[in-house]
Amino acid sequence: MRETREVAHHMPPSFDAARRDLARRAREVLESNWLGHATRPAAGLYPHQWSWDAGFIAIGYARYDTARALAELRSLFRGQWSDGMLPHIVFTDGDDSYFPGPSYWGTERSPYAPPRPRTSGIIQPPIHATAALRTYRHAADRDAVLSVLEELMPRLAAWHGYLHRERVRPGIGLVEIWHPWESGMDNSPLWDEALGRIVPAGVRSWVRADLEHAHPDERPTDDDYLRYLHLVDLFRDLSYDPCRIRSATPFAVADVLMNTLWIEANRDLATIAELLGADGSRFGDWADEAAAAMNELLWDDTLEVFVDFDLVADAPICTRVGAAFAPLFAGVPDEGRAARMVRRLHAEVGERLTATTWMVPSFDPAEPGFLPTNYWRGPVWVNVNWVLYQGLCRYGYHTEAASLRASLLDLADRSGFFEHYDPVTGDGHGADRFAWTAALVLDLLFETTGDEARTA
Ligand code: 9WN
Repeated sequence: MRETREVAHHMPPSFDAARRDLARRAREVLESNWLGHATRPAAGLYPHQWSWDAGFIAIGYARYDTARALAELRSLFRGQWSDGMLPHIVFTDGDDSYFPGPSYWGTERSPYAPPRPRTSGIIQPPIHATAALRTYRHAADRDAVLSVLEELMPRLAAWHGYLHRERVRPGIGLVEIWHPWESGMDNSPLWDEALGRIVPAGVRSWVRADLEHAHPDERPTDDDYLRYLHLVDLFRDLSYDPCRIRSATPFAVADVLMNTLWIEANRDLATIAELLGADGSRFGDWADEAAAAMNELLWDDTLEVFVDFDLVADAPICTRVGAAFAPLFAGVPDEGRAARMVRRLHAEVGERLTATTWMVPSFDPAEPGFLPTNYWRGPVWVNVNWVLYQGLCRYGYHTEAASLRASLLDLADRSGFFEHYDPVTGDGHGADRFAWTAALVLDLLFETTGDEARTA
């Protein structure tokens, strides 16, 4: 297909020197993480391709390099299993520096896993159809993208088919996760109770590799890892058979962010099918089914946000996390609920953080366990805020959206492209030169909305 990299130099005329510089730095981060076939999230800590990272990264590439965005998605789908499962890590051959690596996962036990590339045996949120559609929409040559979408469509359909067949419990209507890593928000306080019930036993010998690259205070604890690995061992012993895992897993949660992205991805996949002249109505039905279930089961009328549901304990998880606002992204709440969520957002975010910082932290700063620099237990993550930004735009909250966008751009400009940020000081933590932060900052740079749209 036509090379579109030249678009990199064609910023909108409204871009001033500062924004051009920020865009240039963001592109450099992506370029430095490009492995030749896919983009790693960051050097050292994350040397392979991750599933939802690839989606967010493609969304950034889509703004200036269509071919690269499509290459990112195609590369990820090389790791797809024959039952449609899209694994959360696709390993780069010959790099054993990440733990748990291919030999720990032992996915050759599953009849569905491809022999090459090696992969993990669990999933991450399905942002891929959304990334594919955005790539099409931003492309200079949309017809050229259509031919790649033609190739991706059966793979995306198989992925969604796997999720609907294996992960949506009849009578519930929501996708469920079986491991905290599947949420992408690994050590979020959301999982504390569910993980606390697990008594880790017989975990194989293990040595963490992450602590060679990151400070222990910014990572999950050894105790967390023991539980993560206990679950991996269980799934491996069950040969990664979804049917057996479903009845044996001690961890099963209907997560708000996962289901939000699932709903939007289904709508986007239905649109892609339509563009290709195919029937995608089942994806629209799956979106409607999950949206209705979220409103029914996950809405908390006291907290005025959506909350997760623990399917093993049969109880809601009323932990206050930033991702609780995500359903605006997929148009889940009606106008009334959306207004209550935004009022709550003002109360929780607007008044607590510093005047220049209008973003959601991963965990409510008023909660006793809030840790401003520990991973998913407090820091600001750009992807969750990007999702919220899109949601605010969708419902017409342009002032809030503009504040959020300005805060995110300012954060990256001042502190660089980190994995996450201290919500109070704005300092970056975790991995530096983190790919999805750069990609989503690029996407936001190219957006004009709210205040800017009005004055443009
Ligand atoms: C485990 C790659 C991934 C992200 C996750 C983030 C972190 C992995 C880890 O890094 O998880 O999958 O080793 O900690 O929590 O969201 O996809 O960036």
